[in-house]
Amino acid sequence: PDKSEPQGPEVETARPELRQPPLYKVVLLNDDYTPMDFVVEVLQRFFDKDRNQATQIMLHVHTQGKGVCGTYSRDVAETKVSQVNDYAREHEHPLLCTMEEA
Ligand code: TYC
Repeated sequence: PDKSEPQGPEVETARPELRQPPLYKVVLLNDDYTPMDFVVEVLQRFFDKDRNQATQIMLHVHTQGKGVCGTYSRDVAETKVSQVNDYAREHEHPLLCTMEEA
């Protein structure tokens, strides 16, 4: 039996999709008023960091102005950004979280 596939420009051939969907960095921004302890708690609560990892990231943001909390699919990154910004507002802190294509 002839197992070869039909060939030629008149035949539409299925090709695998090689490109991966883009990833997004979730970024925390520094400000002058949010307590350091609150930022550490946010990093533990929403980004699965332990206390030491969270403290390192918080200090990086505090000294450098911004820092990456993690890299996620678009949907997950959007959810994390909303969760952090909502949580900060609930607690009346100006902390801001945003996302950038990785
Ligand atoms: N700069 C804040 C302070 O001195 C601490 C802080 C760190 C705020 C990280 C926001 O994303 C932030 N209390």
